[in-house]
Amino acid sequence: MSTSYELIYFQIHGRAEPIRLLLTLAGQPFTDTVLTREQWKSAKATMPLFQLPVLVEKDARGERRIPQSQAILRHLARTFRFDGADEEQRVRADVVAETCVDIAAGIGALLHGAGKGNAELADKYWNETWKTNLAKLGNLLASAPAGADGLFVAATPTYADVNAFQLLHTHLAMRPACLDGAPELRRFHDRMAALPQWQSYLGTRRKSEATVPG
Ligand SMILES: N[C@@H](CCC(=O)N[C@@H](CS)C(=O)NCC(=O)O)C(=O)O
Repeated sequence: MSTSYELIYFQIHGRAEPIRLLLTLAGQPFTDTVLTREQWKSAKATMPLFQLPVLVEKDARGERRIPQSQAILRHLARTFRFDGADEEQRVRADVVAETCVDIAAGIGALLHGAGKGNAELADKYWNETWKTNLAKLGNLLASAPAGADGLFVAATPTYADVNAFQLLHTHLAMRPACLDGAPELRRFHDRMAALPQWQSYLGTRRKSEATVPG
């Protein structure tokens, strides 16, 4: 029996989209289960950490329910070899991925949390925090080995590139000019967006929920 995958999450990109993108990059079919808020009320108690996303992995040994978006991503990255070719690459990939998680937490607060609809906080984000975030991502990209050829870790994408692509995509959805001062990040984004394995998915996926003013 081959392994089957079901990803359970809500009707948004949120923390699940890098997982959807990674499975798609790997050419691995999966069931994309989307719960409504109403369905979530009864499903919540059945999830290992009472939160989503959860990956349900089934094979001849049985079924596993894996919570925590980054643990899911790393598991899939190891399974499908998007984790880096050696320890140096794996460390780089983890550093980039954790940086993306930090940045995503800030933007998540604007989109869904305490900063939702708060124009003052949005201004502060774009005028101050985003500039620092661009510098962090720029440093990471600039310090990639020459052979990485515009990606964060190596010449072929890792799960870190997937995280970074989705993070930039979310920011671009909110503010299309947000990479104007960072041509190397723009080139990275566009290179990832052109991956042949993603063309069908990117053309049909649900739109980003990132629509806060700013
Ligand atoms: N660290 C966890 C955080 C998971 C999380 O905060 N999930 C939210 C959605 S993004 C959730 O399940 N919210 C509904 C709830 O807590 O009832 C991860 O990365 O998966």
